[in-house]
Amino acid sequence: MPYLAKTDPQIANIIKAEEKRQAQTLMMIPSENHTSQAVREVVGSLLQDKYCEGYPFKRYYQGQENYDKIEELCRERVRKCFGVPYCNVQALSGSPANLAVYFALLKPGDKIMGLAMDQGGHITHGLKVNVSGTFFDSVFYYVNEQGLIDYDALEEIALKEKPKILIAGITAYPLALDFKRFSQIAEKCGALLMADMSHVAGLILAKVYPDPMPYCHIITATTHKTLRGPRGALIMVTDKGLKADQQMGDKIDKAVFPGLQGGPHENNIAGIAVALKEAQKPSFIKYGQQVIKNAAYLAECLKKSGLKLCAGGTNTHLLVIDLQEFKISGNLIAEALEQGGIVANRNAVPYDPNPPFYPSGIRLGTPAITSRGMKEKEMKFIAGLIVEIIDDIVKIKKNLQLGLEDEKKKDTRNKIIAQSLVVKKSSQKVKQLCLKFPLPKSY
Ligand code: DSN
Repeated sequence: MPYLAKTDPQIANIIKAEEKRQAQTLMMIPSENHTSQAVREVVGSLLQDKYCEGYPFKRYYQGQENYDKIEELCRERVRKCFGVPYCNVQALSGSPANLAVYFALLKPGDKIMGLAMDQGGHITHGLKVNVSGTFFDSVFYYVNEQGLIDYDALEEIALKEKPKILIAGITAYPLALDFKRFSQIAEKCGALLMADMSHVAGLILAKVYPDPMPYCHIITATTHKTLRGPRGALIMVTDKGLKADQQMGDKIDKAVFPGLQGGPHENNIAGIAVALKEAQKPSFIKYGQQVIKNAAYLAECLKKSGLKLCAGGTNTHLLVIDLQEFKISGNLIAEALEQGGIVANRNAVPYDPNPPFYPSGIRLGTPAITSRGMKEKEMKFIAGLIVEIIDDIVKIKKNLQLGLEDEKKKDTRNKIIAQSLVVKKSSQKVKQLCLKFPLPKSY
């Protein structure tokens, strides 16, 4: 970045440091991934200089010939890849995409129903402090004692509450959803079925996750997770959706612009188009298969070492370690793992007794490390490091006779982690591993 280095060395240096951080650590937050250089070139191109309010061939500004082609190409690729008749590619990310659907199809106060957030749902699925739970009336479904979505209970709640939109979507639920069952329930209670496929859009394209298209009316998805594109979102209406309401696509277009947004970010839309082209290569199918194999093997290794996993494991790209038995917060373990070179995030576990800011779980995912080429052998190695770190931190905390209240202090957490030789060694081991798997440049 020769120009940036001259214009703003401070920012240039931070980007360099971030490149080093990504190269030397394992990105295991399940919603993150590594984009290709091609995608990054497009996003950082001069396409970002233009205002394009409106839609292809119906814009409010002059100078659109190239932007109309870009957005049309992107929409064409979405329709082809996912097999849908309609899509909008302008929503800036997943939350605005979900809001656009509600804004298009509901009136304020109408009811939506989603998976409760502490059970693996998303803030935009009706959380009471999110606009989805303040402008709309939200009710929730839950997982059972085994951590599995209880479809019978879901049906009971849906029939009682009669939501206008039923949301099948997750951010931390490790098992694939049963879309057929969801659609039967939606039909019975007269709801539209919306799938939020943000986490798994890439897995659907790789055919390693059930296809929601035949069962749902609307599908939303972010583009920067397993799909491996730039930040952005897709809103798709299926044949079933258009059959229920021929105007559904138009309503969604109007909700996105002018309802919620002004000018779309066409540089990102072009980047999404490139990512979709990359996702059409046969190698993307292999990638998706390996993401799943890696998560399954990682889960198996962690379980063999005695760790408890929410829902008993995974058949997707993500898994959640339940730390309740150790009486330790996800904060302390996530920070210890980070210093050991493994970047994950703390997460609530179902029916978590701890507050959301100090939850009892760790969420891990394999999309990014699989993009770097890691396979089962590396999963075994990483699982070993995770187990060693958790064991050591639990031991140190016990010796210091500290409780959850003490852990809420950052200084105390730092003190515990600083005593761990295991954490220090892990950081070195991860660096060695990362040398063998450089950040990908192309797919
Ligand atoms: N923040 C995303 C995640 O980490 O799952 C969802 O929006």
